[in-house]
Amino acid sequence: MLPPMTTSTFDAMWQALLPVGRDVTSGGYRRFAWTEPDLTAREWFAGEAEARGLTLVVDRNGNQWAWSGDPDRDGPGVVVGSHLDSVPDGGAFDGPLGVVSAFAALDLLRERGVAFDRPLAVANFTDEEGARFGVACAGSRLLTGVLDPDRARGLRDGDGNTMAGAMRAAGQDVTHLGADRETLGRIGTFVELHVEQGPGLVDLGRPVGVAGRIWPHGRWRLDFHGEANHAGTTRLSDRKDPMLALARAVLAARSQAEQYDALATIGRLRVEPGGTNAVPSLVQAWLDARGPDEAVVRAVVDGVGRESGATPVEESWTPAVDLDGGLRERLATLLDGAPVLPTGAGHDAGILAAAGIPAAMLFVRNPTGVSHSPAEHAERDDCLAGVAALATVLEELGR
Ligand code: HGY
Ligand code: MN
Ligand code: MN
Repeated sequence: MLPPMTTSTFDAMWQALLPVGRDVTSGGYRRFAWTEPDLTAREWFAGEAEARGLTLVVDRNGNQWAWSGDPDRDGPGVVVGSHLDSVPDGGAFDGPLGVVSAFAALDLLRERGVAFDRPLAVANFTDEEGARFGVACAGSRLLTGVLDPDRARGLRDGDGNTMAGAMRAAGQDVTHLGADRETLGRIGTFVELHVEQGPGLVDLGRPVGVAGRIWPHGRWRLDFHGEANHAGTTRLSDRKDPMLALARAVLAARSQAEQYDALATIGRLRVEPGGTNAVPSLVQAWLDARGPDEAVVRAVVDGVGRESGATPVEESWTPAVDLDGGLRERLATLLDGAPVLPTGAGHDAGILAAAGIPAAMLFVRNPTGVSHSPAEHAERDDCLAGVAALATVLEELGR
C-alpha cells in the first residue's frame, strides 16, 4: 500500500495528462513530436519539475530532464523516466506511465524521508515513437550520436515540414543537435518503467516485471511506381498499377515473418494521387520488421523486397540490446523475484544501453496485452505497484 499522498499525486498527474492530445472519436492519443499536444505535455513536465523544486534542463536535442541535486558536481546520477509522445491513436500508458511513475516514485521517497548520495532525475525523451518524422527514439538517438544531426534536421513529416522547422517553431535551437557527451555523462544509470506491450505478466500473474532482451528491429520504406490513369476507361492490360506490387509486399511480409519466426508489419501507406477512381502513380509503404536476431530480420526484409520487386530503403535500425545483466538480476531480486521478460518493442532505455549506459526497464501488467491502440491498459493498483517498485529501485541505486 502506498501512502495516500503518493496515490493522490499519481492520480492528479494522470488526470492532468488524460485529455492532452486525445482524439474524441477514436479515444486514442495523437501526441506527435513538437505538435501542440506534445508541447502541452512538455509544459506539464516543466510544471511538475517546478512544483517539486527540481531543476529543469532541456538538452541540445530537446530531451527534458528534471534534476534533484547537481549531476555535474555530485554525479553521475540515477535517471528514471520515459516519453510523452504517442503513435497515431496510441494508448494512454505507452510513455506517460513511465514519466508519471517516475515523479510519483520521487514523491514517495521524499515522503518517506529517504536521503540520497547521488543526484536523481526524471526524464522525458523527445520523439520516442517517431510517429511524425519516421525515426523512433529520435531524442535518445541524437543524444547518443547514432542519428546524424543533418539527417534529423531534414526529416520531413507527412505535410512536408522538416524536423528542424518544427523544433524551431517550438522555440528549440537546432544548430547544436547531435551527440551530447555532457548530458550523457550525467546519467550513471537509467531505469525506464513501461506498460507491458503483451500478455506476459498476465500469464504469469505478476503486476511488475523486468525487461531482458530487446529484439533487433528497423523500419524500411518501399516505393512502388506506376502510371496514373482513369479507373473506368483504362483496360486492365494497359495498366501500370503499383497497388498490385503493394499487395505482394503485404503478403510477403506475412509469409516471410512466418518462415523466419519473426514479425513484419506494413501499417502505413501513402498513395498518389489517392483518388478512388484513379489507378495510382505511386504507392509508398513502410515496413516494420523485428526478430530474434539481425540475420533473421534482414532475411525477412530482403524477402519482402524480392517478392514485391521493391528495393527496401532503410530508415532506421536498432540492433539487439541485452539490458545490463547484472543490473537486471539485481532489480529482479530486489523486487521479490520479478520475472524477466524479453520484448520486441523499442525503447530509449535500449538506445542508452547500446551507448554503454547501464540501463534497465520495469514492465507493468497490461490486462489487454494490447499496445499502440486505445485498448492499451493497466489497472490503477498495478500502476501503483509499479510506482512502489520504481521507488524501491531508486532507493537502492540512489545511495
Ligand atoms: O515501435 C516501438 O517499438 C516503440 O514502441 N517505440
Ligand atoms: Mn510505443
Ligand atoms: Mn514507449
